[in-house]
Amino acid sequence: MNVNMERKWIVKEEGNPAEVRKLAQELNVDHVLANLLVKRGIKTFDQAKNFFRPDLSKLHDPFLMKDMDKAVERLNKAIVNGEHILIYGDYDVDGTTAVSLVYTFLRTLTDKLEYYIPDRYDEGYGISYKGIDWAIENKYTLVISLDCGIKAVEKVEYAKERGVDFIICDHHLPDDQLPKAVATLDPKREDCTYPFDDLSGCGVGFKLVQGYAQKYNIPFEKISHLLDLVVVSIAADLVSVVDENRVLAFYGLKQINEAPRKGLLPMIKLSGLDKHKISIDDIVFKIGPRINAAGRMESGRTAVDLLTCRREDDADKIGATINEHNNDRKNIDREITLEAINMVKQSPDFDKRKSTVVYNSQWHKGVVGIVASRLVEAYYKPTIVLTNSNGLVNGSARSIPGFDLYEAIEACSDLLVNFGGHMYAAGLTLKEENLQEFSDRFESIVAEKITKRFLLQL
Ligand SMILES: [Mn+2]
Repeated sequence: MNVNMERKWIVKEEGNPAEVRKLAQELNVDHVLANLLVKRGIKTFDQAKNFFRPDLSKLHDPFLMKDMDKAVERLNKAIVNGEHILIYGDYDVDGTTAVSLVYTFLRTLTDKLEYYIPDRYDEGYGISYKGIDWAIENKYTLVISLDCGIKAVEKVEYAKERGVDFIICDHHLPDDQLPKAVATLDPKREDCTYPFDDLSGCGVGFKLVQGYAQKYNIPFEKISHLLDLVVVSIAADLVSVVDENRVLAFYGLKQINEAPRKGLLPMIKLSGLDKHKISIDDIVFKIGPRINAAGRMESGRTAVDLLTCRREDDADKIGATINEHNNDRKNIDREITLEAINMVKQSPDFDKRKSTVVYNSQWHKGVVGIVASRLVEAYYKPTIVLTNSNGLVNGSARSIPGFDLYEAIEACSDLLVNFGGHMYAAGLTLKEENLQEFSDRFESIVAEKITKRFLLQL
């Protein structure tokens, strides 16, 4: 599959020589090391100390986050009044770890608690009307959404009209209009002055728990065990490991290595990892994909079942199922990747095209994202892999560094039923009759916008 694989190295500029010299002196370290630090924004002794010795006291006050006071108060009211609380999250690793974290904490305070993970294929990403209707039918009056919800303006309104309140914990970029939730925690809100905005969705969930604990005098030692889930989300969501994330990741790794929750044990075992020596890379490449596999082949609910499991033998059973899914997935994705590559090679204008768009109605919808990533590796072009599900064409898109894929898809929005995502990864749904026109327009937008600096000199 190695088709002219070349990579372009982007070397960060050297640090400011005066700053490098000063830091090297202050720390009594070599210029090479000082230079690496300066390039990461570390310029003083104190900043270096925080970098090398992450300290829990450096976690930011959760109440610096806009709406934290309202969130904590509403949550407490629900607990005190015995309201039914629904924890709602996405099916990916960030979403399922976030749900598991908040669930693990809240079940010590109330038993009127349930979690809901939307079906990836039936309901798609984020909050769904189906989920809200389920909450209404089952008498839930408070929904805590994790890793999603910031764009669900109409859905939150719909819920509110029917007596269901929302606390949103998200880390995605909001639109101009915010949902009318009781509280909307999102460090990327324009009016939120929280000092760090690159938390994972699970990280925002942790801040809610931390805020609650702080207000109601629950000692930090009672919640620090939850950090094992936060580090999994940080690694899997690829948020930057600086500032508060560095502290959370450091103590999360410590937790995983010293006393991992029961649900992580089978993942560690099945990944063949050395207990007590687990690194961020092990999470990115081994544990994360296994958790994801559950959401891809079955339901994200299985992942939460596992991560919140209290008994080791139950955990082993669920873990084995998830692992089987992961192996199935690997075989399927290999097969489909080969088919897709053949398809690309046979297309007459293959050399000239600046994008890759492939469609086969028979492909498994659970692996199109991975196949798209493999095609990006093979051809280094913005790529869309599509299949058919419930009579509609849908699939995943992946980009190359520097190219805004989301923008290109958005420019075709009149041809789409639905789409969502960000600069490098997106999902989309369209009617089959619009496929050719979409594919042509996407190609022409990519061809127009992509500049040489994104592409390789093949
Ligand atoms: Mn996320």
